[in-house]
Amino acid sequence: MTAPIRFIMIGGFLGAGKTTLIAKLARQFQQQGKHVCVVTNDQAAGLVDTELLRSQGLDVNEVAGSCFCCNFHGLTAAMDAFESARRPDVILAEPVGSCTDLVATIAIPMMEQLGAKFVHSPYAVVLKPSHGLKILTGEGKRGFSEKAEYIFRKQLEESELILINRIDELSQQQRDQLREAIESQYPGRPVLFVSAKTGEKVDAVHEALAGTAAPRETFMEVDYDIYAEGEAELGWLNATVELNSDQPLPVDRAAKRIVDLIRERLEANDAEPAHLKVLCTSGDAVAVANLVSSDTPTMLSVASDSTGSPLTLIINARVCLAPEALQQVVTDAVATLSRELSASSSIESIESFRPGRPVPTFRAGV
Ligand SMILES: Nc1nc2c(ncn2[C@@H]2O[C@H](COP(=O)(O)OP(=O)(O)OP(=O)(O)O)[C@@H](O)[C@H]2O)c(=O)[nH]1
Ligand SMILES: [Mg+2]
Repeated sequence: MTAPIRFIMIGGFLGAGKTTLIAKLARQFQQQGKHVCVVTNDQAAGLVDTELLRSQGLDVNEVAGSCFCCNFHGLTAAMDAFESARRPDVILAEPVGSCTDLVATIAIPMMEQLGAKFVHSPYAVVLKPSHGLKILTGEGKRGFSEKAEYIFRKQLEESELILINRIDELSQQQRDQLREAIESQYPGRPVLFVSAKTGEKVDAVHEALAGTAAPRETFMEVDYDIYAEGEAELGWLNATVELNSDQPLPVDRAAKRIVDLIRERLEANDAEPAHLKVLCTSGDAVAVANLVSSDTPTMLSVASDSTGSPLTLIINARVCLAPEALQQVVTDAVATLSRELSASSSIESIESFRPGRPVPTFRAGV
């Protein structure tokens, strides 16, 4: 009999570190000789995550246009498609960071309908300290409305394992605060501290994911009105832009500068970013810059040390701002960047919208 495919879904809020962790976990599975595939997901096409993971040599299929929970068959089709080339041993799936209720809408329906084909790892949720500390302790200017915070909390509530990420940046006091907040608000929940970026403690995560998801008899209650309104407060934008010049253009600097130009404009609008990410490519050169909250620095998470022309910029922004205003911010930032680099720019595609109300294909327990 063929061994089941291990299905690992890594949840967590926008910008929590899911893709970074998935890349590290994939490498660990590959070192064990496993064939690993990844499914990415977004409300629209043109995903930074897909291109980033592919540039790292991973086999990636993307479900674009709606989230996994609202497109269960899109997820299963994306997983089936891997098998025409080579059956995966492990599938890592990254749901949209504003989604919750994934156990009831994905994991359980998969178990019920696809049975022994898959073995499910415990459902792990990555916690983003920049917003997490404020949301869980109720301190400071939190940046999101209560409805968006509801999603953040629900994601933690349904997890079987909470992964507190970015320990490379956390002080002992912040670690203690987070641990205490989780112990009191999600009592008994296993917690691991990890750095998806440096790889510290990723082996412990890998080990924890080697287990099997616990059976669920009861399901988390979710108020879909609050969930839908919380999601709809986030403006979503995916754009692809090309910059051309007769001089070679700096790949890393362009990625970081466009994030900073958008950032300045978001600050002027008092709009909290959930995650702003830009992937800049020229030929084989890839750079990625990210901003995960208004009070953390812009990071160049992938550097290429290259120049080239044309540059292609894939911009994915999830921000607490109306989509029309977000589109204005991004087009204005692109115009400024092309002026600064003495390049011409063309916007190849741009979509901005508020995510629609989640309507799951299946939902266990109802
Ligand atoms: N310092 C630090 N940065 C990290 C860590 N993990 C992720 N990051 C950075 O956080 C940013 C967001 O990481 P991603 O992995 O893209 O987050 P995500 O959860 O996949 O984001 P979405 O797909 O947009 O929801 C990137 O700049 C990463 O380099 C970490 O452990 N430490
Ligand atoms: Mg991601």
